Amino acid sequence: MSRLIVNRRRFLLGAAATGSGALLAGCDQFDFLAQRGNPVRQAMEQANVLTYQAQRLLIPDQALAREYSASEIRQGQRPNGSTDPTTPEYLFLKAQDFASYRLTVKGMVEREVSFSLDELRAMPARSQITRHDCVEGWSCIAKWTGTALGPVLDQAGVKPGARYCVYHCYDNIQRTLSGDILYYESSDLIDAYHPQTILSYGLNDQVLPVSNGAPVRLRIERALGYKQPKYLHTIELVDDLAPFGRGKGGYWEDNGYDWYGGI
Ligand SMILES: Nc1nc2c(c(=O)[nH]1)N[C@H]1C(S)=C(S)[C@@H](COP(=O)(O)O)O[C@H]1N2
Ligand SMILES: [Mo]
Repeated sequence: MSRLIVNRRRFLLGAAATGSGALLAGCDQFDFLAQRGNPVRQAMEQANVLTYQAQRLLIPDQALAREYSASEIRQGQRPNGSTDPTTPEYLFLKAQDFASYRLTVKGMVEREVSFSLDELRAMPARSQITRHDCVEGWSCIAKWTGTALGPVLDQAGVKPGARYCVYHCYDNIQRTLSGDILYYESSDLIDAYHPQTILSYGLNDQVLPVSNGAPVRLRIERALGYKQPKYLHTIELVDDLAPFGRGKGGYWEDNGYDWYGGI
């Protein structure tokens, strides 16, 4: 496992060393990767397929991400990406302290279900102190509290053909001439049912703040920062990621990032 990860890191370092990958350092700085013919992007895409298949083979499905002790929390979770969404739907919810928020599970399920914040908080809670790694090159250790995603999916009843969860968010990460682009992410069902994958509503023993994704954000602890969708409102079970965004499984994936995003 470590050898493969080293190989990927070495690949990224190699790209940086040629100069063409210098912009890889910033979450919001490499639009050039969106160009399909870009050689860095093509090489990354090929490396990504290999990384996903190799990691899925070599890492046990339920292997846990490392957890830390409270004394290792050195600072607050650094807010990144969207930190104060301005879509009308979100502003409406925020104004009444998320009283009418509902998390919906839909798509390839036996029954569409939705839960209020109080209903989510009443489900069995789990806290975990983990390290968040952003591809921009910073990390934060923080305590996340929430309820496991797996049992929530079970309440909807995932249909046999479903392969992925698509996570829909409230924030418009980008405004374009043809309209707002909303943040979204996706995972396979192995990560969705992983015991540390939680719908998080608490951060460092406080209510999850707006800047870190209030009222609910997902934690997929074996994945990089961009795979931790904030401002989550709908989870859609699907068998194909192609219909969403530009078809790569997430906002940052549509701009050239690895879909699996494993650490
Ligand atoms: N909805 C949404 N989720 C998001 C983002 C975002 O901009 N919007 N940014 C991602 C990135 S790149 C990182 S590093 C983390 C930042 O989470 P934090 O603000 O709690 O540190 O959220 C991820 N999830
Ligand atoms: Mo990030």
